[in-house]
Order: sequence, then C-alpha cells, then structure tokens
Amino acid sequence: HAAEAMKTDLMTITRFVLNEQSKHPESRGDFSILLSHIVLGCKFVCAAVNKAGLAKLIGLAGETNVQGEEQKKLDVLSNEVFVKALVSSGRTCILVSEEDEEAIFVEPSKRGKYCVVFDPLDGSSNIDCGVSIGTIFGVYMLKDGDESRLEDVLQPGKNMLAAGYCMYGSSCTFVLSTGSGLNGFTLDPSLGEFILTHPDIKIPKKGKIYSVNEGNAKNWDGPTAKFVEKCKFPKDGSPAKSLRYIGSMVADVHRTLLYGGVFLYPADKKSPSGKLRVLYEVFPMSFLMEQAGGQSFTGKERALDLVPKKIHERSPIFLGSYDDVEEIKALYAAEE
Ligand code: AHM
Ligand code: MG
Repeated sequence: HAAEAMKTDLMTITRFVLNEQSKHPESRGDFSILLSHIVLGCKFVCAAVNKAGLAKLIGLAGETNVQGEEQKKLDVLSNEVFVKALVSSGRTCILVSEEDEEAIFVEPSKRGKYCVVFDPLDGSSNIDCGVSIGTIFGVYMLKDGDESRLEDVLQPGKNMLAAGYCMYGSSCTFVLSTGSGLNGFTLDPSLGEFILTHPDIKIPKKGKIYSVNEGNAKNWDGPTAKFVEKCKFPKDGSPAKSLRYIGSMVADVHRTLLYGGVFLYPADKKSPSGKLRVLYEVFPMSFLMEQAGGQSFTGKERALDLVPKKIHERSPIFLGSYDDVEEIKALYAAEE
C-alpha cells in the first residue's frame, strides 16, 4: 500500500526544506523563510500565467528592458511581485533581476544575508501562445560582514548556495537544489502547495535528444557545427538523435534533466557570447545540471567556474547528460 501512503503523507516543499535544515543545527531557518517568499512569487506568477488570456494581461507594457527587448505586461508584473516578495522576506541584501538594469540594494531595515539573482519570467517569446515559460533563480550568501557590494553577486556559479526554477507548463513544477541533489515539486492547485513528486532527479548519462536553435547554424563556430552534424549523422553506428527545441530555457532544460540529452545556446558570429545571461540563466541551470550528475560547459571551461564581471553578462552554454557534454568538450579541445 505504498501508493496509498504517498497520498496521505504529503511532503510539501516547506516540510522538505525544514527537514534538510534540521541536519544543520547552526542554521536559523533563514533559508526556509527566503524560499517561502520565492515560492509565493512563483505561485503568483503561475496564477497570472494561467489566466493571462482571460485577464488580458498579454500585451506590451510600453517599456523596454535592459537588453532592448519590448517587455510584456506579464514580465513587468512578475518582476514586481518577485522584488517585493524578496525584499519583504527580510533575508535579502542584493537582488539582480533580468528586468532591472541596476542591481537592487535592499534598504538596511529589511536587509538579510542572501543575494538573489533571477529571471522572473523567462521565455518571453512563448507568452502569447501559451507555451511553457518559467522563473529561474540562484542564491548567494553575502561574502563577509554586513556591507553589501556588487562583488557579492559577481561570484562564480560554484559559490551558489541554492538554485532552482519554476516551470509554468501543463502543470506547475518547482525544481530546487540546495547543493545536495536535485528535487522536483508539483503544485497541487487544490492545496496551493508544492508536493514532492520528483525526488533525487538524476539525468541519464547519455541522451537521445539535442536542443538548439538551428536557425543560427550559418553563424556557428566549428565545434558546435561538428557536434550537431554528429547528432544527425553519427559515424559510429549509433542512432541519430532527435531534435527538440521549445525556445524557453526552463522547459528545454527541464526536459533535458528528465529525458537526458543536451541543450546548447552556443556563441555565433553575430553574438560572440551567445544569448543567455550568466548570473540568472547559465549559473542556476549549470548548478542544477551538476547536482543531477550532468555537466555544463561554456566552450572554454566548466560554466560554474566563470567569474562574471557584469551583472547582465552573457555566455555560450552547453549543458546536459555527462557523456554528451564530454563529446562537446572533446570537439573544443581538438580545435585548440
Ligand atoms: P528571454 O529572456 O528574452 O525570454 O530570452 C531567453 C530565452 C530562453 O528561455 C531560451 O532558451 C532562449 O531565449 C531562446 O532564444 P532563441 O529564440 O534565440 O532561440
Ligand atoms: Mg527573460
């Protein structure tokens, strides 16, 4: 009757994190409090995304964001909700959001020790047609003392304490790592709670899928082009890989974690640093990938070793199943 027991013993995300925390007697519950505010933001965005068509939230807000893209109303709304939820947690000191050009330094009376980097609503091109989108976040600890400086968020990804994403898809899924494995929770709308549904996610060692915007192929560098060619026309007798590309990083990475394979947003001649942002896209996803037993590579180094110089910096990224990323690394090594 194990299935029956599952239904009555609900492991909520709050219970899960409190359990983990009890293994660290020195912790004072600050992380649980921070997380509950992140979760609140995600529940709000989930509800807003679900009724976007009805509420006429879809459409341009008439503002442009840092990267010069037109912002959608849902992006603006999600950002406001996250910033307010994070500040009011009383546990944050610096916030970096994709939607804000400058980092936000929390006022002293509300200040805590965590720095949170996030993309409140990623996959903006998919909003209007109801395709999965998501929120991505990463958490750093203030380096030392009470003084918060921009350097506190310009740390390599390997210094992150926690990272995660929430996918607004056919169901709302929250995937979290605090540095000891990866766990997935699904929102039960009738309870308003995230319930543990994907304990200890491990990515298959090798995958059958590659995921990339092939429309950029004419501008790719040699190793990227060679890798994709190998996916389609393998010379070692292995079957060709399937192509899957949603164009929402959260959804593409989520599938990659569960089914295996590789997701790439490489450099190209037009965008030598690729498209995805280091702090709130590349780092959190790389952190999760490693926690699931996969790898993440920039074309030069382990992605989590990168030291960002600017908060909105971009980097090429290749992440996914261990063996697949190993192949990409070999192609770049051969290039040198
Ligand atoms: P956004 O922040 O404007 O939504 O852009 C990020 C998104 C990622 O979710 C996705 O992986 C990528 O852009 C897709 O880019 P492209 O449309 O160039 O393939
Ligand atoms: Mg975005």
